[in-house]
Amino acid sequence: MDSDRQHCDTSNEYVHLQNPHLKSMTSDFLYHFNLGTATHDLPAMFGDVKFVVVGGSATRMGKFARYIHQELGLPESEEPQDLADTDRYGMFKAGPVLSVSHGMGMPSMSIMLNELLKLLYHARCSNVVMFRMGTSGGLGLEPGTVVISKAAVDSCFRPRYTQIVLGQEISRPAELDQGLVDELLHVAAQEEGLTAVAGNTMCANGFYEEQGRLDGAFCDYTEQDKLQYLQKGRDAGVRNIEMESLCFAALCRNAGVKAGVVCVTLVDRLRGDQVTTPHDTLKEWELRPQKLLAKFIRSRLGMK
Ligand code: R2B
Ligand code: URA
Repeated sequence: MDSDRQHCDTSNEYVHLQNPHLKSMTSDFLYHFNLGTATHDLPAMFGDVKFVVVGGSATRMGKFARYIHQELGLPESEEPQDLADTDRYGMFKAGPVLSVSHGMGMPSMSIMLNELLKLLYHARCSNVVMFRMGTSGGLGLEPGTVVISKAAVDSCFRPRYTQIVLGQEISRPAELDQGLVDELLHVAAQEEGLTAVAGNTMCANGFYEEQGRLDGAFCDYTEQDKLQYLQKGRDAGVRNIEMESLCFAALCRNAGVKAGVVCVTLVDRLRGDQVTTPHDTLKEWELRPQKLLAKFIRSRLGMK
């Protein structure tokens, strides 16, 4: 079954869910957020959301929300609080910006994103732009470089997210909005000390063997095999490797929501596997996607 025929129209203003069963449900409980249509006034809580930023850790997404709160000059009384009353994911709101954690890997991203897209739908949010920001391994890039993804690709460099549904493979396209790529590059060019490039992002189902590392608990291939594989990726336009972009790109696209992926690279995988950069430097690099998105949001809101 190929779901290409399902719509991928990102020009409509509302979130489009592709599930006829939702209409007949009297209420919907978003279990992993502990939020629901019967228990919460979702339009009142979230109806004004225009930007959604997701990233791996709940702590980081809380800090990001507080940073955005400052950047947008929002009142102290509206200091972002964790709105997801579970320890699975963190969810923080700073004015029109919703900051949500997704954990590590596509299964975790997929659970969170199903519920987040439903939340935006129930809240009747319109004209929402979504971003994943995070860390990655680079291919032939100076560590600390920010990659703005043109498309997410799988471990065979195909821009498709494949799921097994009812025992059958379904595959959804994972290209990203090219207008957003250009806009992000434009904003990045104005940020001093930031090097940003556009390229494909390979999304792997693991950190070690699946990313061709030689330093996991298991490895049956040689360094030459590893380099051949990574070079093939680089030749196919891959500039960085992480673990969630494919699911994120494909599901946002399927819901008709414009999406972008912005990740900083922590290591050049053509030169090594271990992430040994000093902690303080890593912390500074991790702020780079945050600064870029803050600038993007401010610019979209007409702030300097
Ligand atoms: C980037 O970093 C994490 C692994 O260290 C993973 O969530 C990802 O995509
Ligand atoms: N995250 C990844 O998934 N891979 C890396 O190499 C670094 C961060």
